[in-house]
Amino acid sequence: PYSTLDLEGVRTFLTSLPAIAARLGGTPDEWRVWEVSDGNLNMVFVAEGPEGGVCLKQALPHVRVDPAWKMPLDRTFFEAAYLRAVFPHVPDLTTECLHFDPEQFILIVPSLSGHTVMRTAMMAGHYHPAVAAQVGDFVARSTFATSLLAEPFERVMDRRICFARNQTLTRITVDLVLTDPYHDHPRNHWADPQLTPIVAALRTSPAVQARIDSLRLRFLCTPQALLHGDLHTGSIMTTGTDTRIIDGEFATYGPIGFDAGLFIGNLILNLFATPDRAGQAVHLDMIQTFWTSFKTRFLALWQEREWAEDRSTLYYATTDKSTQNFEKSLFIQNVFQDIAGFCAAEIIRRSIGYAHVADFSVLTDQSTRTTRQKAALLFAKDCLEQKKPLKSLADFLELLYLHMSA
Ligand code: SR1
Ligand code: MG
Repeated sequence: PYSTLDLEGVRTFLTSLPAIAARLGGTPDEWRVWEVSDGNLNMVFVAEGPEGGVCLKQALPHVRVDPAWKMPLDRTFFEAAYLRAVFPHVPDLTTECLHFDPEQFILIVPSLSGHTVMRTAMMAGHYHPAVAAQVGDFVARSTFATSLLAEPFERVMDRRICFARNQTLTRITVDLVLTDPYHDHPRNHWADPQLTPIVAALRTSPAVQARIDSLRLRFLCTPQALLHGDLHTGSIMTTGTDTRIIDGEFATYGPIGFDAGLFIGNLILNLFATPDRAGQAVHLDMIQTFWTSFKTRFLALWQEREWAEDRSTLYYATTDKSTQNFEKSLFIQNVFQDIAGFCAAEIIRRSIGYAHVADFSVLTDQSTRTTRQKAALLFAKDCLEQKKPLKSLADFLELLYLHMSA
């Protein structure tokens, strides 16, 4: 039966798996095992032996940071399934599922040595622009490969059926990201009373409410590709050159702009928490780099698919180049529209919802912190209202720049 493991339990469990024990090398008493739990939901351990290391993640029957919030255990199953689906397409950008135990709800992946959580690195002022390109590449490759552009509908639908069962975590996203912040809800909180008028403005703006309703619908009813589902900067580990996307337990089919929007939203939160202009300029560059990398790779994969011998899974039948190009640019434009919306929703929920980000804690001066948090929220509000339509990344960056200068 299921039991929550402690350090000795982890050692015993690993000992029972010959392939994992061989990967660690030596004898179990030579292994160093320690806890590295960091996220909101699960227990995470690292074990290192003379030959190598593994990372072991176990689901708890509740939210790790809130034991009163009960939760089924199946999230590690979905993380393992996500890794199995995308790893063949992004082996250099994520970790392989080495083992999944369906009774203990334990997932084992290789440990990452020398890698730092991207949010932690950015909070320390270490920005690695190359990481933005790698994450763009990850989003392009993982989503293209699991979409109808790459695969026959039967395979896509089988996977959709599987991930449609990830309902506990999908419910968290629907509630925490796309619903609660726009209403009075006990899970919402913000310490700074100066944010309260902006929260009120978000809740009384018909344009914000309408956009959030439509984003919620797009999230649930636009199964373009298999999403990571929680692609914030805490789900990315990097050495600056080698980057791995982790924590795919929120995986579900949805709009591609959801993953991309969450990543950009977290870059923007860190941008507003960055004290100096030079640092902020790097963020702007990273947003541009991410988008170019995503778009270039996605369109290249699409083109490759067109040139492939087997055209049976092509998105459209026409061989007319200009029609094809029109279809593609429409598709990419729609992804961009989703990015602008989901990015705004992420900024808002990380500022006034249940799970905040730590980024702003680097600003020790309270009045600076207030000014920057307000600017981030007002940028997000404008993104949702789109009084001036955001048709391109240039429009989006112009709006961002305006709020950076305010
Ligand atoms: C109760 S879980 C809260 C948040 O943590 C995860 O990382 C997701 O972002 C989720 O929304
Ligand atoms: Mg996580």
